[in-house]
Amino acid sequence: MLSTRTTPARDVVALDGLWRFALDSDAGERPWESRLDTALEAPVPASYNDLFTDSRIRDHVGVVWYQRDVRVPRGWSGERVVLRFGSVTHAAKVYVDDTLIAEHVGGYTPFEADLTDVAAPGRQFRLTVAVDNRLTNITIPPGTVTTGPDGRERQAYFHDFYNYAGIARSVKLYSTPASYIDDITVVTRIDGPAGLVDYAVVTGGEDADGIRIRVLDESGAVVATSGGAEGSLRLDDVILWQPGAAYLYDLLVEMIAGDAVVDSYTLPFGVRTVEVRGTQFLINGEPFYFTGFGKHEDTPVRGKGHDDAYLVHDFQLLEWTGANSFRTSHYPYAEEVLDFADRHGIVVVDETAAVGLNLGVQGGLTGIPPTPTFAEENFGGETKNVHAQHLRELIARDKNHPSVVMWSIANEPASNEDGAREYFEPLVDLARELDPTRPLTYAAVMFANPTNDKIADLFDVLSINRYYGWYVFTGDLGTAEGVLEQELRGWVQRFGKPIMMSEYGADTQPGLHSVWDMPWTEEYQTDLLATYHRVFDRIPEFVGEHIWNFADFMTGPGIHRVDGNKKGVFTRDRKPKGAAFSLRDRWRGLDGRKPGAHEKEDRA
Ligand code: BDP
Repeated sequence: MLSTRTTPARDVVALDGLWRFALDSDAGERPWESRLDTALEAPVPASYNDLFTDSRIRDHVGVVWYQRDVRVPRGWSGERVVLRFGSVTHAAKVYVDDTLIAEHVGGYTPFEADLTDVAAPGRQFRLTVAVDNRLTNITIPPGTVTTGPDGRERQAYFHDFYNYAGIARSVKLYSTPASYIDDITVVTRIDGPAGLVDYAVVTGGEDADGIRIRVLDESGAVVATSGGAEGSLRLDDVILWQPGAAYLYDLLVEMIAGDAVVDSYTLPFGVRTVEVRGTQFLINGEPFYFTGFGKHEDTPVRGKGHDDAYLVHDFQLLEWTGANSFRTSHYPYAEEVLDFADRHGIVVVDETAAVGLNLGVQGGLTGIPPTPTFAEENFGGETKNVHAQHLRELIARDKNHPSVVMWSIANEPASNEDGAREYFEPLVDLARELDPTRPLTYAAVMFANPTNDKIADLFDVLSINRYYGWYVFTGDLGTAEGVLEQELRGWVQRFGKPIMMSEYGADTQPGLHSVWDMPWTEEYQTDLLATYHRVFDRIPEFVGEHIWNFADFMTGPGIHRVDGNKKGVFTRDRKPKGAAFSLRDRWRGLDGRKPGAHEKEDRA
C-alpha cells in the first residue's frame, strides 16, 4: 500500500485538527446522520484518553464518535477521491453523510475508502467515524471485555502498555487520476559496485499504454531508466543505504497513455541487502550488531498520537546514545517514523501488534495458564486469521522501507505451549511468501527456554526477552549473570542461529540512589545493563542488544506500576537517567560492529 504523496498528478489535503467528539452513550441513536450534538472536541492525530478530565472518557470501553465537515477541493473533478486513515484504534466504521463507506479492524495499520461516487468536488460532506477500542480473543492484540457488578464494561488485556485509542495518526483526503498507480514493490540486490533494483507496479482503473520508470539520485540526476510494469534496473557505482549512512534514490513511476502522463508517483528507496548467514546478521554483506531499544509510541497527553516533535527528538536521543536501531514494540508505528528512519539510517525491527498471545503470563511465575493459550476458545483459528490479515497489512505497508531489516511476528507468545507450532507455522509461511527478503523473528518470553520452546527453529534470529535481576533474582546481579549466560548459550546450542536480546532492563525511579544493589535506583539500572553486556560480549553468536525501554511509558493500573512502566533509560519527558550515559560510552564505540570487533581490526 502506497503512502500518500503529492505528485504532479496527485493532491493531498490533511484532515488533521479538531474534530467533534462524543462517547457513544452521549451521541444519540444514529450519530452519523446529523451534526454530533456535543461540546467536546478532540484533536487528530491523538489518542483521546488523556485529553479530558472526565474519567468516563479515559476508562471508556466501546465506541466513541469523531466527526468533522470536509470539502473536496473544487479542482478535483474527474479525479478519483480517496480517504486514508493512518490508524484508528482498534476498529473503525466510517460514514460519509448518511452512508457507511468503510470498516476496518486493526488499530495500527492504515486503510482507505474510495469516495469518488459519494463526495463530489466542491461539495461539503459530514465525515463521521465510530472508533471502537474493544479488544477480544479475536483481535490483535487480544484482550477480554467483562461486565462489572455495576453493569459497566471493563477492558482487560495481556500487554503492559495503556490501551490508548482514537485516531492517533493523520487522516488524509487525496486525489489520483481515474487510472492510477495502485502499488509498487521494490527489492534490491548488490552486484559488485552495482545495485540491482527489481520493481513491480500494480495499476488500477483503465489499463494504460505503458509504465515509464526512472531512478533519480539524491541530486535529482536520472541514473537509470526502464519501462513496463515489472523489471529490473542496474545502478552502476551505486551508493548503498547503510546503517548510520542513509542514501535514498527516488523511483519515479509514470503511467502513460499515448503521449500523456496519466499518473505519477515517486517512491524513495534504498539499495541494501539483508541476510542471515550462519550465526551472523548481515546488512550489505557486513556483520551488523544491533544497539538500541524497544520503544513505544507514548507521550503525555497525546498517548499514542503521532507527533513530529517527539519523532525528531527521539531520534536525536537515539543518535546521542549511539543506538543504531530499535524495535517497533509492540505494534507497527506511524509511517512517518519509518520514513524518518529511512532518511537517517536507523535500522528497524518491525513488529506486529501480536502482543499478549500468552495466558501463562497471568499464571504467575509458573507460566502455566488456567487453560491452554492456543485452545480454540482462547487464541485459536480465528485469532490466527486476524493475525494473518494484520501481517498482510503490515508487510503491504512497510515492504519498501530500507530501514526495516526484519519482521517480528509476535512479542512473548506462549511458544512453550502445545499448539504454538500449529498456530505459528502458517504465519511464518505467509510472511515468507509475502516477503522472501527479510529475516523473521519473535521475542521469546521467559517461560520459553531452549528446552521447551516449540517454534524457534521456524525463525531466522533468536530474540530473547529476559528479566533476570529484576522479576527473578531481584537485586541479585551475580546470580542473574550466571543464569543468563547459561540460558543464552543453551539457545545457541540448540538452534544454531544468531541471537540477540530483545528486552532486558530494570524499572528505575530517577533521583533514587544507593551504594548497594538496590532495585529502582539509577545505579541498579546501570549495573544491571552492564551485567548483561558482559554476558553478551562473551557469546560469539550474539548480534545485538535492545534495552527495555527507550523511555518510561504509560500502562494500565497495577500494583507493580507507578504511573506506568519505569524501565525507560529516559523518563517519559525524555530526560536521561544515569544509565543513558554509560550506554552512550558503550554504544558510541561500537558503531554497528560487535564488541571486540574493533580490537581485532586494530590488531590486523
Ligand atoms: C515484557 C514485555 C513488555 C513489558 C516488560 C516489562 O514484553 O511489554 O513492558 O516485560 O515487564 O514481558 O517491563
